Amino acid sequence: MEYNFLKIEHNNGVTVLTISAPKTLNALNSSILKELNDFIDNLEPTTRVLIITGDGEKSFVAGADISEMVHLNEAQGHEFGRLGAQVFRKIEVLPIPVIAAVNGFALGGGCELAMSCDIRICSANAKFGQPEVGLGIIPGFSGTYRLPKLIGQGYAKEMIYTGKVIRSDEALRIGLVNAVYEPAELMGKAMEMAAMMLKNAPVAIGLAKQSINEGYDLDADGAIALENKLFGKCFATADQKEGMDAFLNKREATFKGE
Ligand code: CO8
Repeated sequence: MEYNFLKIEHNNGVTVLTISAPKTLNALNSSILKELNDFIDNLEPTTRVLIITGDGEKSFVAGADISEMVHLNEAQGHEFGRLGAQVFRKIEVLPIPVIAAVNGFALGGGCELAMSCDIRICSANAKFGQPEVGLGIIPGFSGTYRLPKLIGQGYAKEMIYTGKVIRSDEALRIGLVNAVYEPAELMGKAMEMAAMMLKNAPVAIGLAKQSINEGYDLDADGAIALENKLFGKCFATADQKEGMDAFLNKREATFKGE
């Protein structure tokens, strides 16, 4: 598929995906969502860390495209929401780490996209919010599910009912982002984090992600049993042998992802 709204760069196991619709501050229309869906389905197989960002210095993603949504009826609204939610879920369950480098506005669907990533870091000028109720809708790309999980129900409800937009320092305070950087530093910091991940065993990272994601929605016994099963699986990998042999022989490990 040819992409009109996505810019993609691959570099030594790190793929950087830039969403690019500058005229609408990278707002997500259905064409972009379809491109994203195709991109995830056909992710370059050498990708070990995915970084998602937005084009320009002002916006990550300013939400779903309001000019497209204005005319939707109930069935079409349902379908548009389903498409976005499906793509974001695919991002969430990718077996590799996904970092959102939030370089400006992350509103509505933009905040929801960032929340489908494993980790969010942002620039000092970033702004987050779920302003949907001001438009007569609710967050429709799984924001009502992920925001309370990330920051707790009380503040999530305040954000969603008031539609208030919060700054990067507040996003850091409530745990919506892990770190805030000067705009010029953001991508470098994302690459640094990716580089640290690249040194580790890829299958183990994927299994840790699965254990965290799936375990979160289970009760304690279920989550611990799941971790135990996945922990056992690590011992069937060449990377476990390599990692432990390297430690014992005081050398650096070379992981093959097997
Ligand atoms: N959709 C469409 N166009 C947009 C959007 C958007 N979300 N955001 C910005 N734009 C456009 C503006 O209309 C403007 O276009 P034009 O130049 O033709 O007038 C251009 O981008 C630049 O924007 P502004 O002039 O408004 O720039 P400002 O710096 O003054 O303001 C803001 C920036 C604060 C980001 C402002 O543009 C804004 O408030 N945008 C809307 C933010 C918003 O409400 N986002 C949530 C949308 S709803 C959503 O995401 C729901 C997700 C779930 C959907 C489920 C479907 C069923």
